[in-house]
Amino acid sequence: MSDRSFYLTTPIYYVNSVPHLGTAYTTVAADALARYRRMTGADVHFLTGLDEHGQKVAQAAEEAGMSPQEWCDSIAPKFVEAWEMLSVTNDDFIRTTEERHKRGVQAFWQALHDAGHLYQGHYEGWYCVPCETYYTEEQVMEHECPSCGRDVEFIREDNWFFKLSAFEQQLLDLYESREAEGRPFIRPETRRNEVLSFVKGGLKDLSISRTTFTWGVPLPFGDGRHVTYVWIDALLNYITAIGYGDPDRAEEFARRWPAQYHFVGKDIIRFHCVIWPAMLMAAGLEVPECVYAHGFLLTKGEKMSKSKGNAQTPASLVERFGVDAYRYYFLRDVRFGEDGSISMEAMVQRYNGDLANDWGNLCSRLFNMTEKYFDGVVPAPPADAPTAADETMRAIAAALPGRYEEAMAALDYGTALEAAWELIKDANRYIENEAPWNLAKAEETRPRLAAVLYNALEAVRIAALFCAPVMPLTSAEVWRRIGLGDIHAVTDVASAATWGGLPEGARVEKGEPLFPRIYEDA
Ligand code: ME8
Repeated sequence: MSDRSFYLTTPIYYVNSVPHLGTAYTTVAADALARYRRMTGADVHFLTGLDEHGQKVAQAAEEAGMSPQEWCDSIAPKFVEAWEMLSVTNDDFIRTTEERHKRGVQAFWQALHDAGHLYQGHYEGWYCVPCETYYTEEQVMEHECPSCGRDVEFIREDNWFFKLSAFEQQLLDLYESREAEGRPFIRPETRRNEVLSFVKGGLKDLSISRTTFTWGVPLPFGDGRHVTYVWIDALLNYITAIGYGDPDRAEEFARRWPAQYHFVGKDIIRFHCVIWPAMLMAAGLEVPECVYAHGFLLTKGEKMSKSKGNAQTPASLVERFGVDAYRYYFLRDVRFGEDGSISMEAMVQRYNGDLANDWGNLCSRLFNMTEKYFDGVVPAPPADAPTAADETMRAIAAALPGRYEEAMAALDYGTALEAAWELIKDANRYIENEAPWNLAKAEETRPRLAAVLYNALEAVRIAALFCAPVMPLTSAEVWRRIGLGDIHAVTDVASAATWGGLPEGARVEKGEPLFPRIYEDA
């Protein structure tokens, strides 16, 4: 284990909306990776949080008849609760209205100001409040935001500017050198190409302050009228949360920064892949290892979003399917990095097929048979030479840690789960072919019965390990039911997955079905 921490982040979400399937998607994906990396012994630091400043939030508060802070305080618990409900194990939760953040933002501005990267100017142009984004005359057609289609405002302000244009070549060098080193800064590749052509098209300096409202972090210099442009404020959360600008936390900052991953949706890659690394370079800080931009969840072919009115909250689905099945569906059915259509029908199908039939049934049958034939006690590991079928299952189990690791390094959750499913499917096949119910009929086949149940239970023990990052609750329950300790305490998954780890004599508990079948019209 290296002493560097494995720091990963999600976007900090706007408080103008409550958590929905889209924001939950990024957060659950990051959580599955965080959980897996803890199981490989990494010192994981997983950050999520809220983006609480800006004109949009100020407006939402006003409409609700609250002060901006009251508004933020009323929404924040909804995110905290939603992530708890989804078993998200973030190590920190940052809100940009916290003192630690404001202090860090001001320290950052001072550093950039002192280094000569800022200048005062005049901004005239178009602004989309819902997207909190500036646009040029050419970008806004008919006064519509090119991103969300809503009306843009013409703004005219005295602003401070960041010399973003000066970083064009350094950014191109960054993308290229990382590519050459085989550790791309932007993933997946389609997003990289998009960013590359944007930067090659030429960068304009960026207005980094606003004077027409006050809901933001004040710049520490100038005439006191300027608050930080909300996107810059938000990006800085990734460093302020881990102690940037706080002399008492310098050691922590050095250990955690640069981040291993920023998980974002593809809607916000320019901020993360262009503006953010340029800001860091200007401040003399390292840039993150990787910005990973996933695709959009689509319902009926459209991006699911609050503004389109088709955003669902996770709670209703969790109520129907349970937390683990919720997490499983999105990570198994939507290829991470690409857009993916989601539907209730597909979710029911995955649930009944993969979870109720394959995984849940395997556990139920085995736990029942252990109870029936061995009074619920794990039999001794087989002493006889393994049969061809035993060998096959052991070979699949032995290959699983490597295949899973490879898939997770590529953030290919679907393939990682498929690897675990290969073992689950083989164990099901094994039970069918070995037919323990026949072996139980005669005394002379009892040793083989014991061997078959031991082997299949061992496959279940190992499969649960690799289900745990995505399905933490049922995996822990499987381990508990086969008499083992806390699966979430595992810090060396590869050795925990070594064949033969299931101790003889452990008590097995039948329990209720892990994934009771769902009927379509229920
Ligand atoms: O952009 N499919 O916050 P936000 C997949 N505050 N992911 C989706 C999605 C969908 N249909 N809809 C939303 C902001 N997301 C800023 C971020 S970070 C320094 C500041 C996810 O509340 C996805 O991760 O609008 C997307 O990038 C993010 O929510 C946008 O969240």
